Amino acid sequence: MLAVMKRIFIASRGNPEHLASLFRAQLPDHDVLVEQPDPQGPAVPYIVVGRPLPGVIAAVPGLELVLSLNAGVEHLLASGEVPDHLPIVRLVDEGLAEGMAEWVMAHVLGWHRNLRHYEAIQPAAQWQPKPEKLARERIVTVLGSGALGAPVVQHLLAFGFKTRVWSRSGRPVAGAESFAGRERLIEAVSGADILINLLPLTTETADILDASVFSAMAPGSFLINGARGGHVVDADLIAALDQGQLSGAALDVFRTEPLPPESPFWSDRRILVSPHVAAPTHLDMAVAEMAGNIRRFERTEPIPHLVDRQRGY
Ligand code: NDP
Ligand code: OXD
Repeated sequence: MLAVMKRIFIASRGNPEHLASLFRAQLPDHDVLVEQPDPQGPAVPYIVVGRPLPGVIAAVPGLELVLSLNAGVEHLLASGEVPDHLPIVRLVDEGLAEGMAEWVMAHVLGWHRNLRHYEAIQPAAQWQPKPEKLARERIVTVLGSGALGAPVVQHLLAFGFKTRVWSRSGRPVAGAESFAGRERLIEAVSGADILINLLPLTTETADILDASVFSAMAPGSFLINGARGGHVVDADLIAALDQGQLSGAALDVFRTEPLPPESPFWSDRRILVSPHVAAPTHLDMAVAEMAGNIRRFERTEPIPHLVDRQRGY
């Protein structure tokens, strides 16, 4: 008797055919679909999702595992689209970690060595050196010690920055000073020259970057947000910039994406806007990771990076 091939539904709206071909190469013993399966048809145990349209997940028959194309899953949890009994696997892979570390370090070093200042005065042919510090003279705090935060901490340490890392559990990174829990947030950011946000967006972390955090940082400090727009109280950010408490911010993520043309962020010279490109998903790496998780699931082995719905990440 022929074995029935297990089915995978690629529900991504961006180039599902390409994704399907990568899955077929990784899992040739599986049947990969790009069209919504018949709800009355044979079971489809796996779905691969980015931001699925309402109703798509619920209509898949016999679903057992949801594989997210994103590291952040707040949209999947908030939509209520994923039935409670279904496990969700976040995307964690080397490509995301490397990409985020590159984006963060580009901004850290650019601000640390005053590159924007020299760029701004160049048209006026001004020879105006600023006092230049060494990394060892700067305090940098990273919010989030996870798949993206921990590698960033390691890069900062390699450059010599005095590095702190703050997380829910105080997950340590060797060489950095680590802080746990909300009650130690202000201590963790106190006097920081640079603050890097790599938290997931949850009910506990929404609006976390507010006036209380900015005012605890060093005067003239710099914010780097690579996580989610919902972490930042935008009005408090602008106020901190206006007061000179912050000298600038690099923002990759926004409450509304794409960032609307009328957003004041676009024309604010103190803010560096990038269009959610800090850590793009590299599909070849992502599919290899997801295929590995499907194999683990079928061998009934533990799957890493399952979302904990109680924690929200
Ligand atoms: P992880 O789940 O691996 O790490 C999350 C970290 O945040 C953990 O250290 C966790 O603490 C900490 N944390 C969570 N909740 C709290 C809290 N209430 N208080 C203090 N610390 C908390 O996530 P990733 O590193 O993989 O991703 C982080 C985020 O980056 C994603 O959720 C997504 O929003 C964003 N992202 C942005 C991208 C971009 O291109 N801009 C691309 C990919 C992701 P603990 O260690 O104790 O669990
Ligand atoms: C993600 C993202 O969460 O792209 O992967 O932001």
